[in-house]
Amino acid sequence: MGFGSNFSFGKLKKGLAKTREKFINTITETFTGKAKVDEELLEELEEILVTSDIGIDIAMDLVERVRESLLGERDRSPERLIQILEKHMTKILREYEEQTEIETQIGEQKPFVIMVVGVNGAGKTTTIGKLAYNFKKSGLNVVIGSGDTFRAAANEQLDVWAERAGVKIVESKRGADPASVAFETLNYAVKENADVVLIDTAGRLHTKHNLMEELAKMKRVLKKVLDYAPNEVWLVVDGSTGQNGLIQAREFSKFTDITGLIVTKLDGTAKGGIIFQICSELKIPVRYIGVGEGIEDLQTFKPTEFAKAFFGKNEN
Ligand SMILES: Nc1nc2c(ncn2[C@@H]2O[C@H](COP(=O)(O)OP(=O)(O)O)[C@@H](O)[C@H]2O)c(=O)[nH]1
Ligand SMILES: [Mg+2]
Repeated sequence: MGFGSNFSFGKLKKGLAKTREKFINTITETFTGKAKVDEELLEELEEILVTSDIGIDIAMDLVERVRESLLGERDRSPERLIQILEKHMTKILREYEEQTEIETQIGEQKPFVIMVVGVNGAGKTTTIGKLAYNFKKSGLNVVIGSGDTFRAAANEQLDVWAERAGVKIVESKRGADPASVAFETLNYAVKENADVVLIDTAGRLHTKHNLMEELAKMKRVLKKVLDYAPNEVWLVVDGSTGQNGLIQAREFSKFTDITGLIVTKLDGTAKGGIIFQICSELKIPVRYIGVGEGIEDLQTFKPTEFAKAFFGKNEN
């Protein structure tokens, strides 16, 4: 695996435990002792899918596919149904899989600039710390820019992460202009011959309009230093908020060109099914997922492995 990759099937599986327990246990309970899948069971399946935050449209579509597949088959057992379901759900996740891994793109332009956006509390700062650690571990020179000048303790929090990851940080004063921090960060990164720049941003200003304006301004200023910057704008979505996370993601992508998604807090929630909706609705590749608060807990998103872990399978 290339720069910044981090993946452990065991961690992923552990992180998805709550989601899986709810989803798979309900399915198993519903289907145990039933010799074959009939219409009544399919209706129950639809309900289970909907209550797992997979979303009504996807749930209906999945049930339809299962119905079609089972029609032409002799084996209409619950086990077969789960197999079919896994196949189709994997397909949903794979459809917007990024074909070129970020790891291979990073070498192409130096420094490679990544802006991280999202609402307050989504996990931006934490994720930047984890990303910095991943990149640093693969031998890259990383600089972080502390662009959240709105929140009082933002600098200190990012400082702690920069230290843990062992990377440099360009700080801001509270109330400073985020665009000027972005400007300083890029100049510093060029001077330091950095490979990757991670720019943190505020999740809330006085109004949504202000926030979107601010992000646009930051982008314009980045371009003044490096005309190709930013290379990527990643939206951090809190996966534990289910539908709410999806609504926020929709709003953000209306105003900013999002090139990648990071879904956090998939541990400790049973709402992990939201990732299927996020993938199929937003049509933006999921780059990473957060399965814990630790520095190693940001995992490269791998659709097939995710589906396997979701269904409680083993890696191979
Ligand atoms: N359990 C868990 N907590 C997370 C994860 N990512 C972030 N958090 C927590 O979410 C809270 C908000 O994170 P923060 O990075 O400050 O969000 P920001 O406002 O978007 O910068 C913190 O307490 C983090 O530890 C994750 O993947 N799993
Ligand atoms: Mg923050």
